[in-house]
Amino acid sequence: MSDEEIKRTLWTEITLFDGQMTHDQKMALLVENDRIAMISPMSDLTPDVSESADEVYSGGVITPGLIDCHTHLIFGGSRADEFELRLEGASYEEIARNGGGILSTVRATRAASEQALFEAALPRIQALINDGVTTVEIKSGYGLNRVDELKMLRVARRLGQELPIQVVTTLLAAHALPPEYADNADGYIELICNDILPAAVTENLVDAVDVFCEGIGFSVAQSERLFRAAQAYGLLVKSHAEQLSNLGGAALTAKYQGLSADHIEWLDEAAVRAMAASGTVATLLPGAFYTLRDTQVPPIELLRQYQVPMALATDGNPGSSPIFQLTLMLNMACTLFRLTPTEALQGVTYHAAKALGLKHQEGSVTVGRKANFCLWNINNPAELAYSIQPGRLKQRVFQGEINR
Ligand code: DI6
Ligand code: FE
Repeated sequence: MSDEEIKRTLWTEITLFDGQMTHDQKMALLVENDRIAMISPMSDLTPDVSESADEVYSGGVITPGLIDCHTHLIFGGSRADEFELRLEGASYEEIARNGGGILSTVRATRAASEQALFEAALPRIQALINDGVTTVEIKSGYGLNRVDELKMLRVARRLGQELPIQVVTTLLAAHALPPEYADNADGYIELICNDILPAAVTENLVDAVDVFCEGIGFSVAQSERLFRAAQAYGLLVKSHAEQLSNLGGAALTAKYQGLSADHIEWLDEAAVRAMAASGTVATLLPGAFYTLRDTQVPPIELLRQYQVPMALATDGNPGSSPIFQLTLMLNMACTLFRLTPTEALQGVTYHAAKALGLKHQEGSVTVGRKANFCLWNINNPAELAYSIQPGRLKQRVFQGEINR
């Protein structure tokens, strides 16, 4: 490419949180087309770099583009009625056992067309985009049969094609037992392994495989069968584990070198050790903890002690976390789980990328990488976690394009 075709944009006098740490001097960052071309302290910035830039911006805080590594943002219907039932005293598990909960969303999702699901998901994903998210993981799990699971995953792929955001898909067919398989969980696991998963792979709709390993979900043995099938297709696995009880899903996930074990309120020390050994990320979901008025705090101190990377996500879904604002999770993780603001920021950038198997592509402001980052109208990165205040995102840069 000749020099004239290169578009150069320069950010100066910035405070840079690069995904792991905040640099202690004012920095400059140069983007050439869609890549980060240079990062340097202001004191090293030479006049020729400044003069070569087509556009120059000054001031603010830059972070990597945020990564929401756990969402269920495609679904039909609403569960506002269950919210009211819970306020009257019903528990999340009771509602699920009575055919509500996930299964009520399954009915609405099966009834919705692909187009209707796409349109329903748009405001949710747009809310994440407006909050600085540049990569989002989206799970299936409200279809629970081949046709409707694939329908959800196609909508997820389409969102990534039509909007300025990278979408990573996860097959969560093992989210709940569909009515057709009531009392036959083993049969449903077989259907996933022999039918739903192969079909999703053939259509290139699945980047990873997830399971709800729980009393109201699937057992460790059933989860293991699913993980084996996923591995046979070369897919990485992850889990909803230890959310409502200590069943052993996280240790199983570690045994299969899983990307992440998510929720993990009831995680024990042996499982923390196993996750540390396998490099499995601990994904914290304070939105679900908050919504369900949970009191069992994940074992943060143990995770620190064994240096298990902690990611942080919205779990955006119609039941246990109807929240589509990742910056709010920064505050909740600090207030409810006692993370430091730096840990929380690492959780939505550097560690979230690892949880998606993207640690070499995303989650860090690094020379040579795609220019996916955010410019915030604040003085110090910790302010993002400190106050709950929409409207601070000044620019969102996705693949070098400033689309805000
Ligand atoms: N755990 C969760 O937090 C979501 N799924 C899961 O297995 C909740 C999904 C829902 O309630 O619709
Ligand atoms: Fe979830």
